[in-house]
Amino acid sequence: MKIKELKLHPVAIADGPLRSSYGRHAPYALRTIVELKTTDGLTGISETYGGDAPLAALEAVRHLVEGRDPFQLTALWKDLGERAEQDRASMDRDKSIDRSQTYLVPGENPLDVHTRTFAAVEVACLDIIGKATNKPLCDVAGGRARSSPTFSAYLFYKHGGGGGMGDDVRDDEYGECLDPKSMVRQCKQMIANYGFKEIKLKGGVLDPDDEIETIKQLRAEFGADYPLRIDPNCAWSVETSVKVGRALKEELSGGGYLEDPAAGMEGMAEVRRRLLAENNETPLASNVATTCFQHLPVAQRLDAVQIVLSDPHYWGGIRNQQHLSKFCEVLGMGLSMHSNNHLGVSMMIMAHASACCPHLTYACDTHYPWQTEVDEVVLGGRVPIVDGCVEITDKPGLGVELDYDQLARGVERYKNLPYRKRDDEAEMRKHVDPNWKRILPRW
Ligand code: GKR
Ligand code: MG
Repeated sequence: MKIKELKLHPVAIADGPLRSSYGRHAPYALRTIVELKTTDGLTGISETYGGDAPLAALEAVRHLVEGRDPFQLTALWKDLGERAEQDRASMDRDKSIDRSQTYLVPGENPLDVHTRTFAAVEVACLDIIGKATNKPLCDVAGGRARSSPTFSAYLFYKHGGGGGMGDDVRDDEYGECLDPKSMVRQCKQMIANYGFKEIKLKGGVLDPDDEIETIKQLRAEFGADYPLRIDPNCAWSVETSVKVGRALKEELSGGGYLEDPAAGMEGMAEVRRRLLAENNETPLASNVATTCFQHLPVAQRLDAVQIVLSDPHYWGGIRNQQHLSKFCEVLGMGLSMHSNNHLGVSMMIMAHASACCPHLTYACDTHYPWQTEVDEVVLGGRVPIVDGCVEITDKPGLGVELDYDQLARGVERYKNLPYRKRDDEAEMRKHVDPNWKRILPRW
């Protein structure tokens, strides 16, 4: 069996005005749906970042993908993924390029381009392998550690609006949320809808005292059975990070964590040192300081990161995710999973990745509650999340197929959009403050 054709479908999906230290989300998030058609009549699918750059990166490897045996993933890595190592080495020599994700919105980091591209193709190949052998993807990737991966309630401060534009606006299910009280309401609603048992708050938006108060109110409402995390995406100085860590020592204990409070490996290490000196063992998690395998020994040596936030979309797919699981286990680091706005195909990629990683012991992040069925491209509608879990069914591969009418609508929305990359700063300048710039640290 050979891959006959690589098909790329750039789509736009409505997204609410969510806030983070990057700025404000635009009315549509961009994704790319990938299809691989084989000579045996099978179709493997996957989903990845959207917009011009990810699309161009996939186009650039078309000649390496078409004609290939989808079972030969090692050779695929050699031809596509391994180039990431070479790029990193050369960028390392160019000190003007920061190796981390600190200053770039996800999906726009040139250092991830090959692992991101490889991942999109690898997942579609694994989907083909699953279909060819009539086995779920996680089972052809070595088997599962769990069949019902858990996800967390991912809370965002947000302005009013549910996303979309003009005649194409979505209902604003969660309403405006810019203070602690409305965040408790958002969380109650999300837990009622999906049954999540762990809670993550995207911070770096309000004054840190208000974000501390938000976490305290969440703890008061949900109790210690719901582990809490807060992630300001490096918006705080070391000083502020320590202050927040101190104020939330009790609330972030028992399965919670403090995620990317300060910028850079050194900043994170300093926060850790100072918290430990106060007898505060709150672990620090990161999807910003640690974004590739080369970062791990450094993070461990400096004790900068105790929990690595994986993401098959940019760590290089499902098998790299498994390597990461092993790496973290050996290095004595924890493992959780990061997300970005996504559709049902990515929901299943994350679920299968989680299922086949024994060391992943936290509920994973997911932006899925922020998208609606109007934008879903999966046949039969949205992937169910019940009791905070996504069930791995007996269906082969990822277990989902594309709804081509829905896909065509997503492509149409994309064509009509004036932008081709995520720019949260531009949205801030348009809607909130004409002079807004991302400043790290802001507090
Ligand atoms: O959606 O604004 C967002 C998030 O800030 C996202 O882009 C981050 O990549 O969820 C992510 C994180 O944990 O940092
Ligand atoms: Mg994060």
